[in-house]
Amino acid sequence: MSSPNAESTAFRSALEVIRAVEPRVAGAIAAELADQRESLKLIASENYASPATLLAMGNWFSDKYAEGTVGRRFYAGCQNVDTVEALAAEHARELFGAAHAYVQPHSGIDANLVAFWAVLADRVEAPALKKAQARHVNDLTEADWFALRRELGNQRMLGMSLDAGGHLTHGFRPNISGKMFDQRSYGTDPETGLIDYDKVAEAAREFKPLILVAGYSAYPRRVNFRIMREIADSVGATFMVDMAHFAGLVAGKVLTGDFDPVPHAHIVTTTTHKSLRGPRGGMVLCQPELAEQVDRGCPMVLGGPLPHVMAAKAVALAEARRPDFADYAQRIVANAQALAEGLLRRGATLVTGGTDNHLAIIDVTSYALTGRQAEQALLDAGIVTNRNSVPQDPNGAWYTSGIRIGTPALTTRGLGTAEMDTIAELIHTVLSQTNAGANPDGTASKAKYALDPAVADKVSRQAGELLAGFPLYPTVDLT
Ligand code: DSN
Repeated sequence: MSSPNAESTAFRSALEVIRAVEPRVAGAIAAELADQRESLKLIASENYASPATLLAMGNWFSDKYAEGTVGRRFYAGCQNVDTVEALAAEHARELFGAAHAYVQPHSGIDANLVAFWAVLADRVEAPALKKAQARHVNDLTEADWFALRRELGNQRMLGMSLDAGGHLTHGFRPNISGKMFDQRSYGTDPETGLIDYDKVAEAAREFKPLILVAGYSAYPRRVNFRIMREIADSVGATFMVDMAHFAGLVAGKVLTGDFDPVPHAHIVTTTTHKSLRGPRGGMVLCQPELAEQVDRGCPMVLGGPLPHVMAAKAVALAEARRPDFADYAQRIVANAQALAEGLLRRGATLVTGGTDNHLAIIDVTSYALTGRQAEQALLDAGIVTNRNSVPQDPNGAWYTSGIRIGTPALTTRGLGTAEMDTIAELIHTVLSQTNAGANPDGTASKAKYALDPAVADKVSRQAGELLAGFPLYPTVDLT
């Protein structure tokens, strides 16, 4: 433990130094802390990193180029970067029981691109690719390059559809993943909202993907990765899991056995800043046979690594290996379930009827609202969420019909199940008292809404009173 005043002193001193150069930046940083302290944050993908994690990012590592990997750099003088990258990778391997960890990706999307490239490079049987990998690029003819592009560009990926809860990078057509792969999606059962593994198996048999992707950013249930691996094996696919949203639940041993992706997948990607509570960034874990290709991520796919962020990843991963992180992970799920139950009791409709992870999706069509109207009305009342598609969403990906709520951040702040019931009441109050608006021509608007300002103010005050009992960063006093 650092001394009681160390954190306040560190952040205050940092602001003083910044203020002397550009006071508006120092002001914005301080204002961000004040805003975060005051907002009831239910965004399922956000969290609050520890002071140690935040402080590990503000230093000289930011100045260093370090393309390559530990011990094999394209730049001299990387011995200290090697230390933090090796530490972060070691903590990641130990925490998740992974054979190999690559901690350089700058984000989850970058981690997925590294994974896609590693699988393509490992699996695609193109003689030209083998020559290129063997660094005989100059021996390749124009015909070789043509053949290489044709082979690489015709590979298939099967992932969860965006409206069912999958991520943009799992093959959504407008995303690069949907353009670089011949892609197909699996959805969820229209009645239950749950993944139908028989349907996934059927799609895999028909489509024969090179990569089967599991993982989600808006699916409120556990996924059985053992069954998904069996499906992948039955068609010779590489099984990839994007655990960005639930990495903290895996680290905290809430998701174990069939629900822990690491023993089942060939390759696992994640962010480090969501339920895992680290710095913004990404990571890839993989089986030994993919390690060499994954380690080529930079400079083949990524720009130079961010050593200051890798230092912060090492700190956060060390924190996640402590016993109290398991307790935190359990409380995230208990809180999500309490919030879901509170909403259901008050008459809300939830996709799949509840949750067994860190998030829930409210289908706001039962309040006669679009996701966009609901998101804005909740924001007026001091409740920060994000709109999200529901399966087979009639309002499309912009307006949507859902609100995604998640508990990792409020759980970090210390709120528990009793507070979740209060929050359910606040959400229900806002949604049930918001009315959809109309366009000038009298048609229904998907964006306009009306919420009595007195209701918004009252809920906002109640949310503030609730948060006052759970100060954010109590060890950091900037005054
Ligand atoms: N933006 C993240 C989320 O909110 O789920 C996923 O990339």
